[in-house]
Amino acid sequence: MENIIRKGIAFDPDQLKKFDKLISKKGYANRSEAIRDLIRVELISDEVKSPEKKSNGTLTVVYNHHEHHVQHELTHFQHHQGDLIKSTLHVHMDKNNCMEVMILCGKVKNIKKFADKVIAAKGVKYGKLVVVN
Ligand code: NI
Repeated sequence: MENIIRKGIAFDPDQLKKFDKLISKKGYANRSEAIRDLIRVELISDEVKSPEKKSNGTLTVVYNHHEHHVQHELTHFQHHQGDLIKSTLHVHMDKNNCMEVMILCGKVKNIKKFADKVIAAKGVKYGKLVVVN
């Protein structure tokens, strides 16, 4: 990597031990690479705070498909936000659970509004929005 600046960072020893364990589990080659990734994530999440900015994101939701109203509601939301959703992937996780990953493209404020509505829908067990640039 060109143009590298070396800086010393002070760590709490216990914290560093846990961090090293975590990054080794995640497969990072070294500590610097893991820290650079953390910084990158923070910078991106700060940048997307601009609500009018056009951006992309993924919305992952998990729900029990036996609760038919959830699927119905999600489909309803998706039909009303057709311009925001570029693609949807549906995976039947097990006998009960379905996972849907939606690729979203639009203004940050619209992506967040849509994600909040979907995640808050009754019967959605898990929901996570990731906005990228
Ligand atoms: Ni399914």
